[in-house]
Amino acid sequence: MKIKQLLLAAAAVGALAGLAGCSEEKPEQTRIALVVKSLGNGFFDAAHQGAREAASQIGGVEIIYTGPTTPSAEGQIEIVNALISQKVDAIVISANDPDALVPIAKKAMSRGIKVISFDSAIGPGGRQMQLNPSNAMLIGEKQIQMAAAEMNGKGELAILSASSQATNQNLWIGVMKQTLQRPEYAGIKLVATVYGDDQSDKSYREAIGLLRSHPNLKAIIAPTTVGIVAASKAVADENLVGKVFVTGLGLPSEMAGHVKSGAVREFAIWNPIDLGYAATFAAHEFVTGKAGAGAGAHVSVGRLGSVTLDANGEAALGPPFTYNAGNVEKFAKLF
Ligand code: RAM
Repeated sequence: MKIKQLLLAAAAVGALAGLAGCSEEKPEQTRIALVVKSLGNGFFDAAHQGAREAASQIGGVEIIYTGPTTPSAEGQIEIVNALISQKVDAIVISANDPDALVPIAKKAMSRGIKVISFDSAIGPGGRQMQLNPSNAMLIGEKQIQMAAAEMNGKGELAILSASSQATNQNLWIGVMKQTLQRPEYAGIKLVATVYGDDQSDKSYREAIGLLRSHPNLKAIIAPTTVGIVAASKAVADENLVGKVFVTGLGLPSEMAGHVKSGAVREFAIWNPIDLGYAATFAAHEFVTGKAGAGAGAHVSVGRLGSVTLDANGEAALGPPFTYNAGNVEKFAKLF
């Protein structure tokens, strides 16, 4: 009798457990798409690493990492269209054009998909918020300061940018041109601005073109992690190390060798892992309704604290960091 009772009790517990197993359906995953300017760019691979970190910290979040093979707005429009059909919960995008992506982003938002731009902004009508890596003035001025130091304040300077429509690079180039108007930079002449489209081969060809058509060139600023590597390689290949200096924004992991060779003395960047992490975390805050769009709204960015949206629905993380022979090796292990 006793045994029978025990068996019955065990069966009941088993049945309950079974029932619980049935009713407790696996919660649906929140799907956040990280749409980058183009695939194969180490900067965005690092941002992806940060996005995955945010996803695993939050739990129940799936990251879809995608982007066109070359940085075009058309390629991103196609991708966003497909993501709308897939009914993802949020799109976190670094835009190849501030305006061209607004209509498709609006369509996504009208279907309830949250759209956050990060790194390179979509115009205000096409996103819930824009997360800047840092303040644009700081980023622009820093690059002029680094170039001016290498040029001893005088001579010819050129810019090798990413794609011609990139929101972020165009913003920074605007600040650089303004900064060059200051009396302390009167001796510096900006002789050309060219575009390598964040493609290594095109950036390299453009850099070679600059070096050959401007024999008195003293510095190249590449405000792109792809461009700065290509420009450094071009300077080395043309035997111009020590005569032409390269600076701008680069990844320590990709730049350590060029700092060693002397083609680059100093460059800057923010932490791309943190940027991807923060943008993904913010997107999730919008999905869950914890964050609201609009000036003054506070948006949590997880382990990085919180950011406050300005009148344009934008927020920024910390200042860029400078790298040189003294610290590049250490950071090369991180990103
Ligand atoms: C490239 C991309 C990216 C930019 C960095 C500095 O990887 O153009 O948008 O933020 O450089």
